[in-house]
Amino acid sequence: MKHALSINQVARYEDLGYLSPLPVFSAREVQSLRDQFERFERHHGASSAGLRTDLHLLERWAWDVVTDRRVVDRVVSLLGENVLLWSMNWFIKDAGDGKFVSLHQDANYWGLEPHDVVTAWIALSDASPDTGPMAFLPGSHRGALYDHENTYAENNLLSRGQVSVAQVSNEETSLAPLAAGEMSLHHVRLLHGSGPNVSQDRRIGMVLRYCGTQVRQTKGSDTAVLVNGVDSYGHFELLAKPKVDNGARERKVHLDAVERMGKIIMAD
Ligand SMILES: O=C(O)CCC(=O)C(=O)O
Repeated sequence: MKHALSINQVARYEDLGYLSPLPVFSAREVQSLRDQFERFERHHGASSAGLRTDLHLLERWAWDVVTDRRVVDRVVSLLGENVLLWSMNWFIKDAGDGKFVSLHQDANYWGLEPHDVVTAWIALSDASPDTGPMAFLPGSHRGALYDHENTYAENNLLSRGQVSVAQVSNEETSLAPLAAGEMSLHHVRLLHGSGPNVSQDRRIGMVLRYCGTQVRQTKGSDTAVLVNGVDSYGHFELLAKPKVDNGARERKVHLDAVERMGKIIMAD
């Protein structure tokens, strides 16, 4: 694999539960990705926030990101040969909008078992310290799964404003700033969150969730995309690349996938 992680990087991930920063896209490439995303936002207006989940099922440029070897080879280094893309989310903080993400563990509410799940967080704009980049609690993926409380706080970007009951001070967490075009990788059990964006630009995170093909969805029927190797388990309905951008068939497939995921995420 041309873009595989080194043995040291894999050992570091296993120890800390994350790796950051990893260069992926050139300045020109990331500007083009940002332009395409912001064109999508302008085209759909207010409804773009609902449509951007799993955008790879609607727009081919987004599919090309989730299958890019520079992303996938690194994920394969952590998960093994047979890998699915489970979903794509966007975590966007506009300049000064006060949005934040409370400290949480993803493993608590995605229904994916076992926890062979990695998130690739790709910065489409600079995620410098003043933009509220992610902060991780190193090594927490090796510890307990904590209970979470739903706060539904207005400025919390999480669907339920969920916050872990773990007592963690800011000093214990490590900030993971990224330049546009870089990514971080983090484990599904790792405690993480982020503060508000006090910079002059948007902080745009394109967030890809990958899992091994052995992983099951325990909360309902679900979809995924095979990005490497073979799927001999068949736990997910596998979806194909959009033939055209935003076509009628693509919109139907996308809506169905997003509705299924919504039920899973919001189920207790
Ligand atoms: O973008 C953020 O600040 C948080 C992202 C996050 O919680 C995640 O990727 O799981």
